[in-house]
Amino acid sequence: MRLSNVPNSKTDSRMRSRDPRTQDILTRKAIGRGPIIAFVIGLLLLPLLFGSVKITGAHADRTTLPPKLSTLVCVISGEELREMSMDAVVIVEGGKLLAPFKEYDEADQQRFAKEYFREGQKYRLTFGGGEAGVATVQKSGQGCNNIHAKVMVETSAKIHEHVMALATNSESLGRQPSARRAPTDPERAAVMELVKKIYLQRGVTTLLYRSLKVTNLTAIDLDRDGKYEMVGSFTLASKNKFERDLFLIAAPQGARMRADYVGFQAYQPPAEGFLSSIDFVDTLDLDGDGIGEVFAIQGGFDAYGYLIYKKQAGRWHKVYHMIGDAC
Ligand SMILES: [Ca+2]
Ligand SMILES: [Ca+2]
Repeated sequence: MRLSNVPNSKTDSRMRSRDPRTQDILTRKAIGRGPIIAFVIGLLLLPLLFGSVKITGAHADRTTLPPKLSTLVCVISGEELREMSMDAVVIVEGGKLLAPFKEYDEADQQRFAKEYFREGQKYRLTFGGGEAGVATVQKSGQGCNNIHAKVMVETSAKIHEHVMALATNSESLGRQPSARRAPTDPERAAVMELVKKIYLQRGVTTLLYRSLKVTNLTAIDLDRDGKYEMVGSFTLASKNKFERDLFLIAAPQGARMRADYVGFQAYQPPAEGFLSSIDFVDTLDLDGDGIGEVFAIQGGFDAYGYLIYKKQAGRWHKVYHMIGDAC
Protein backbone atom coordinates (compact mmCIF):
# COMPACT_ATOMS: atom_id res chain seq x y z
CA MET A 1 0.00 0.00 0.00
CA ARG A 2 1.25 3.41 -0.86
CA LEU A 3 0.77 6.14 1.64
CA SER A 4 1.71 9.69 1.83
CA ASN A 5 0.90 12.21 4.32
CA VAL A 6 -1.25 14.70 6.22
CA PRO A 7 -2.83 17.89 8.14
CA ASN A 8 -5.20 21.04 8.69
CA SER A 9 -6.22 23.50 11.29
CA LYS A 10 -9.38 25.40 11.43
CA THR A 11 -8.49 27.58 14.33
CA ASP A 12 -5.95 29.67 12.47
CA SER A 13 -7.09 32.16 9.89
CA ARG A 14 -4.04 31.59 7.72
CA MET A 15 -4.72 27.88 7.75
CA ARG A 16 -8.31 28.54 6.87
CA SER A 17 -7.25 29.77 3.48
CA ARG A 18 -5.91 26.30 2.72
CA ASP A 19 -8.95 24.57 4.03
CA PRO A 20 -10.73 22.55 1.33
CA ARG A 21 -14.07 23.84 2.46
CA THR A 22 -13.30 27.49 1.83
CA GLN A 23 -10.64 27.34 -0.83
CA ASP A 24 -11.36 28.21 -4.44
CA ILE A 25 -9.77 25.41 -6.40
CA LEU A 26 -9.24 27.63 -9.39
CA THR A 27 -7.18 30.25 -7.63
CA ARG A 28 -4.68 28.02 -5.89
CA LYS A 29 -1.22 28.05 -7.32
CA ALA A 30 1.47 25.42 -7.09
CA ILE A 31 4.44 26.69 -5.12
CA GLY A 32 7.36 25.29 -3.12
CA ARG A 33 7.45 21.69 -2.01
CA GLY A 34 10.01 21.94 0.74
CA PRO A 35 7.62 21.88 3.67
CA ILE A 36 5.68 19.08 2.06
CA ILE A 37 8.68 16.87 1.58
CA ALA A 38 9.68 17.33 5.21
CA PHE A 39 6.13 16.57 6.16
CA VAL A 40 6.00 13.43 4.06
CA ILE A 41 9.26 12.09 5.41
CA GLY A 42 7.97 12.54 8.94
CA LEU A 43 4.81 10.68 8.25
CA LEU A 44 6.19 7.90 6.13
CA LEU A 45 7.49 6.49 9.37
CA LEU A 46 3.98 5.61 10.39
CA PRO A 47 2.89 1.99 10.32
CA LEU A 48 0.78 1.47 7.24
CA LEU A 49 -0.63 -2.03 7.57
CA PHE A 50 -3.99 -2.69 6.12
CA GLY A 51 -3.05 -5.35 3.62
CA SER A 52 -4.21 -8.41 5.49
CA VAL A 53 -7.76 -7.16 5.67
CA LYS A 54 -10.25 -8.92 3.48
CA ILE A 55 -12.48 -6.56 1.55
CA THR A 56 -15.78 -8.34 1.17
CA GLY A 57 -18.10 -5.84 -0.40
CA ALA A 58 -16.12 -3.13 -2.11
CA HIS A 59 -16.65 -3.41 -5.82
CA ALA A 60 -18.12 -1.07 -8.37
CA ASP A 61 -21.48 -1.96 -9.82
CA ARG A 62 -20.87 -2.61 -13.50
CA THR A 63 -24.32 -1.50 -14.44
CA THR A 64 -23.68 2.06 -13.35
CA LEU A 65 -19.93 2.53 -13.52
CA PRO A 66 -17.32 1.94 -16.16
CA PRO A 67 -15.67 -1.34 -15.07
CA LYS A 68 -12.19 0.13 -14.98
CA LEU A 69 -13.02 2.46 -12.11
CA SER A 70 -11.89 1.38 -8.68
CA THR A 71 -13.72 2.10 -5.44
CA LEU A 72 -12.92 5.67 -4.51
CA VAL A 73 -13.78 7.41 -1.25
CA CYS A 74 -13.76 11.22 -1.06
CA VAL A 75 -14.29 13.82 1.64
CA ILE A 76 -17.03 16.41 1.16
CA SER A 77 -16.88 19.74 2.96
CA GLY A 78 -18.21 23.24 2.60
CA GLU A 79 -21.03 25.59 3.43
CA GLU A 80 -23.16 25.81 0.27
CA LEU A 81 -24.86 22.71 -1.13
CA ARG A 82 -24.51 23.95 -4.70
CA GLU A 83 -20.74 24.18 -4.45
CA MET A 84 -18.93 21.99 -1.97
CA SER A 85 -15.37 20.72 -2.08
CA MET A 86 -14.67 17.09 -2.84
CA ASP A 87 -11.19 15.71 -2.19
CA ALA A 88 -10.24 12.22 -3.33
CA VAL A 89 -8.82 10.41 -0.29
CA VAL A 90 -8.42 6.72 -0.93
CA ILE A 91 -8.88 3.93 -3.43
CA VAL A 92 -9.98 0.66 -1.83
CA GLU A 93 -8.75 -2.26 -3.87
CA GLY A 94 -8.06 -5.87 -3.04
CA GLY A 95 -7.99 -5.24 0.70
CA LYS A 96 -5.55 -2.36 0.35
CA LEU A 97 -5.86 1.36 0.79
CA LEU A 98 -4.17 3.14 -2.11
CA ALA A 99 -3.44 6.75 -2.96
CA PRO A 100 -5.84 7.93 -5.70
CA PHE A 101 -3.03 9.57 -7.67
CA LYS A 102 0.66 10.35 -7.46
CA GLU A 103 1.65 13.35 -5.44
CA TYR A 104 3.48 16.17 -7.19
CA ASP A 105 2.53 14.59 -10.51
CA GLU A 106 0.15 16.88 -12.32
CA ALA A 107 -0.12 14.58 -15.33
CA ASP A 108 -1.25 11.69 -13.15
CA GLN A 109 -3.68 13.97 -11.34
CA GLN A 110 -5.15 15.10 -14.66
CA ARG A 111 -5.49 11.45 -15.67
CA PHE A 112 -7.31 10.84 -12.39
CA ALA A 113 -9.60 13.85 -12.90
CA LYS A 114 -10.58 12.63 -16.36
CA GLU A 115 -11.65 9.30 -14.92
CA TYR A 116 -13.15 10.29 -11.59
CA PHE A 117 -13.92 14.03 -11.64
CA ARG A 118 -15.79 14.30 -14.94
CA GLU A 119 -18.53 16.94 -15.00
CA GLY A 120 -21.86 15.33 -14.12
CA GLN A 121 -20.27 12.26 -12.50
CA LYS A 122 -22.31 11.20 -9.49
CA TYR A 123 -21.10 9.91 -6.14
CA ARG A 124 -23.14 8.43 -3.31
CA LEU A 125 -22.84 10.64 -0.28
CA THR A 126 -22.54 8.86 3.06
CA PHE A 127 -22.79 10.30 6.55
CA GLY A 128 -22.31 8.33 9.75
CA GLY A 129 -21.60 5.24 7.67
CA GLY A 130 -24.95 5.31 5.84
CA GLU A 131 -26.65 6.67 2.75
CA ALA A 132 -27.23 10.41 2.93
CA GLY A 133 -27.51 11.81 -0.59
CA VAL A 134 -25.72 12.47 -3.84
CA ALA A 135 -22.77 14.60 -4.90
CA THR A 136 -22.51 15.62 -8.57
CA VAL A 137 -19.20 16.82 -9.95
CA GLN A 138 -19.35 20.36 -11.36
CA LYS A 139 -15.70 20.91 -12.16
CA SER A 140 -12.21 20.01 -11.04
CA GLY A 141 -9.06 22.02 -10.72
CA GLN A 142 -5.46 21.92 -9.65
CA GLY A 143 -4.75 23.16 -6.12
CA CYS A 144 -1.25 23.84 -4.84
CA ASN A 145 -0.11 20.27 -5.33
CA ASN A 146 -3.27 18.21 -5.60
CA ILE A 147 -6.37 17.97 -7.73
CA HIS A 148 -9.75 18.94 -6.22
CA ALA A 149 -13.37 18.87 -7.34
CA LYS A 150 -16.33 21.12 -6.77
CA VAL A 151 -19.59 19.25 -6.39
CA MET A 152 -23.28 20.00 -6.08
CA VAL A 153 -24.69 18.15 -3.10
CA GLU A 154 -28.16 16.88 -2.30
CA THR A 155 -28.21 15.57 1.25
CA SER A 156 -30.09 15.28 4.49
CA ALA A 157 -26.81 15.76 6.39
CA LYS A 158 -26.07 19.22 7.77
CA ILE A 159 -22.62 19.65 6.28
CA HIS A 160 -20.87 22.82 7.42
CA GLU A 161 -17.68 23.95 9.08
CA HIS A 162 -16.37 20.96 11.05
CA VAL A 163 -19.18 18.66 9.96
CA MET A 164 -18.00 16.81 6.86
CA ALA A 165 -19.25 13.80 4.92
CA LEU A 166 -17.85 11.13 2.62
CA ALA A 167 -18.71 10.24 -0.94
CA THR A 168 -18.02 7.06 -2.87
CA ASN A 169 -18.61 5.51 -6.28
CA SER A 170 -19.06 2.10 -4.62
CA GLU A 171 -22.52 0.57 -4.75
CA SER A 172 -21.89 -1.54 -1.67
CA LEU A 173 -20.12 0.63 0.92
CA GLY A 174 -22.18 2.55 3.49
CA ARG A 175 -25.47 0.80 2.93
CA GLN A 176 -26.47 0.72 6.60
CA PRO A 177 -28.58 3.47 8.18
CA SER A 178 -26.57 6.51 9.22
CA ALA A 179 -25.52 6.29 12.88
CA ARG A 180 -24.25 9.78 13.63
CA ARG A 181 -25.75 12.59 15.71
CA ALA A 182 -24.91 15.33 18.16
CA PRO A 183 -24.06 14.07 21.66
CA THR A 184 -26.70 14.29 24.37
CA ASP A 185 -25.95 16.46 27.41
CA PRO A 186 -25.06 13.45 29.62
CA GLU A 187 -22.79 12.07 26.86
CA ARG A 188 -21.10 15.42 26.49
CA ALA A 189 -20.61 15.72 30.25
CA ALA A 190 -19.14 12.21 30.43
CA VAL A 191 -16.72 12.89 27.58
CA MET A 192 -15.61 16.21 29.04
CA GLU A 193 -14.89 14.50 32.35
CA LEU A 194 -12.63 12.05 30.48
CA VAL A 195 -10.99 14.85 28.47
CA LYS A 196 -10.18 16.75 31.65
CA LYS A 197 -8.63 13.64 33.17
CA ILE A 198 -6.47 13.10 30.05
CA TYR A 199 -5.19 16.68 30.12
CA LEU A 200 -4.54 16.77 33.87
CA GLN A 201 -2.66 13.45 33.65
CA ARG A 202 -0.34 15.15 31.16
CA GLY A 203 0.58 17.96 33.51
CA VAL A 204 -1.97 20.57 32.51
CA THR A 205 -3.15 22.66 35.45
CA THR A 206 -6.82 23.11 36.24
CA LEU A 207 -6.36 26.81 35.51
CA LEU A 208 -4.90 26.23 32.07
CA TYR A 209 -7.49 23.55 31.32
CA ARG A 210 -10.15 26.26 31.46
CA SER A 211 -8.80 27.52 28.11
CA LEU A 212 -9.65 24.23 26.41
CA LYS A 213 -11.56 24.58 23.16
CA VAL A 214 -13.81 21.89 21.75
CA THR A 215 -13.37 21.85 17.98
CA ASN A 216 -16.06 19.27 17.51
CA LEU A 217 -17.70 16.40 19.34
CA THR A 218 -19.76 13.78 17.54
CA ALA A 219 -21.76 10.76 18.65
CA ILE A 220 -21.40 7.86 16.27
CA ASP A 221 -22.02 4.13 16.52
CA LEU A 222 -18.79 2.88 15.03
CA ASP A 223 -19.30 -0.83 15.74
CA ARG A 224 -23.07 -0.89 15.18
CA ASP A 225 -23.88 -2.36 18.58
CA GLY A 226 -26.53 0.27 19.29
CA LYS A 227 -24.31 2.19 21.71
CA TYR A 228 -22.82 5.43 20.45
CA GLU A 229 -19.10 6.09 20.65
CA MET A 230 -17.88 9.70 20.91
CA VAL A 231 -15.27 11.19 18.62
CA GLY A 232 -13.91 14.59 19.56
CA SER A 233 -11.20 17.12 18.83
CA PHE A 234 -9.85 19.54 21.39
CA THR A 235 -7.18 22.24 21.40
CA LEU A 236 -5.48 23.98 24.29
CA ALA A 237 -2.98 26.82 23.84
CA SER A 238 -0.76 28.16 26.62
CA LYS A 239 0.15 31.86 26.86
CA ASN A 240 3.36 31.16 24.94
CA LYS A 241 1.23 29.44 22.28
CA PHE A 242 2.52 26.00 23.26
CA GLU A 243 -0.19 23.68 22.01
CA ARG A 244 -1.76 20.55 23.46
CA ASP A 245 -4.23 18.94 21.10
CA LEU A 246 -6.34 15.87 21.57
CA PHE A 247 -8.09 13.63 19.08
CA LEU A 248 -10.22 11.25 21.11
CA ILE A 249 -12.37 8.22 20.42
CA ALA A 250 -14.32 7.29 23.54
CA ALA A 251 -16.63 4.37 24.20
CA PRO A 252 -19.48 4.25 26.72
CA GLN A 253 -18.92 2.28 29.90
CA GLY A 254 -22.08 2.55 31.97
CA ALA A 255 -22.73 6.25 32.49
CA ARG A 256 -19.07 7.04 31.93
CA MET A 257 -16.79 7.16 28.92
CA ARG A 258 -13.54 5.30 28.55
CA ALA A 259 -10.80 6.30 26.15
CA ASP A 260 -10.62 4.01 23.13
CA TYR A 261 -8.03 6.07 21.26
CA VAL A 262 -6.03 9.00 22.60
CA GLY A 263 -4.18 11.05 20.01
CA PHE A 264 -2.46 13.63 22.22
CA GLN A 265 0.05 16.06 20.74
CA ALA A 266 2.11 18.60 22.71
CA TYR A 267 4.15 20.93 20.51
CA GLN A 268 5.22 24.46 19.79
CA PRO A 269 3.54 25.52 16.55
CA PRO A 270 5.64 27.45 14.02
CA ALA A 271 5.64 31.24 14.27
CA GLU A 272 3.13 31.31 11.43
CA GLY A 273 0.75 29.52 13.77
CA PHE A 274 -0.22 26.44 11.78
CA LEU A 275 -1.59 23.78 14.09
CA SER A 276 -1.24 20.02 13.65
CA SER A 277 -4.55 19.27 15.31
CA ILE A 278 -6.60 16.30 14.09
CA ASP A 279 -10.34 16.63 13.52
CA PHE A 280 -12.93 13.99 12.85
CA VAL A 281 -14.39 13.84 9.33
CA ASP A 282 -16.72 10.84 9.22
CA THR A 283 -16.81 7.07 9.21
CA LEU A 284 -17.25 4.32 6.63
CA ASP A 285 -16.72 0.58 6.95
CA LEU A 286 -14.25 0.06 4.11
CA ASP A 287 -13.50 -3.62 4.69
CA GLY A 288 -16.90 -4.88 5.77
CA ASP A 289 -15.77 -6.14 9.19
CA GLY A 290 -18.66 -4.34 10.90
CA ILE A 291 -16.54 -1.56 12.42
CA GLY A 292 -16.45 1.78 10.67
CA GLU A 293 -13.03 3.13 9.78
CA VAL A 294 -12.56 6.67 11.10
CA PHE A 295 -11.59 9.41 8.64
CA ALA A 296 -9.91 12.52 10.03
CA ILE A 297 -8.25 15.67 8.75
CA GLN A 298 -5.02 17.09 10.12
CA GLY A 299 -3.42 20.50 9.77
CA GLY A 300 0.17 21.15 8.83
CA PHE A 301 2.42 23.94 7.64
CA ASP A 302 0.25 25.67 5.02
CA ALA A 303 -1.16 22.22 4.34
CA TYR A 304 -3.72 19.68 5.37
CA GLY A 305 -4.09 15.98 4.97
CA TYR A 306 -6.39 13.06 5.60
CA LEU A 307 -5.97 10.13 7.96
CA ILE A 308 -7.80 6.83 8.29
CA TYR A 309 -7.92 4.89 11.54
CA LYS A 310 -8.94 1.26 11.80
CA LYS A 311 -9.78 -0.83 14.83
CA GLN A 312 -7.76 -4.04 14.74
CA ALA A 313 -7.69 -6.57 17.57
CA GLY A 314 -9.49 -4.12 19.83
CA ARG A 315 -7.15 -1.18 19.21
CA TRP A 316 -7.33 1.81 16.91
CA HIS A 317 -4.44 2.25 14.51
CA LYS A 318 -3.65 4.88 11.96
CA VAL A 319 -3.60 2.84 8.74
CA TYR A 320 -3.48 5.49 6.02
CA HIS A 321 -2.63 9.09 5.38
CA MET A 322 -2.36 11.33 2.37
CA ILE A 323 -1.83 15.00 1.61
CA GLY A 324 -5.07 16.87 1.01
CA ASP A 325 -2.95 19.71 -0.29
CA ALA A 326 0.21 21.53 0.69
CA CYS A 327 1.45 24.85 -0.60
CA1 LIG B 1 -21.00 1.31 19.44
CA1 LIG C 1 -13.98 -1.79 9.06
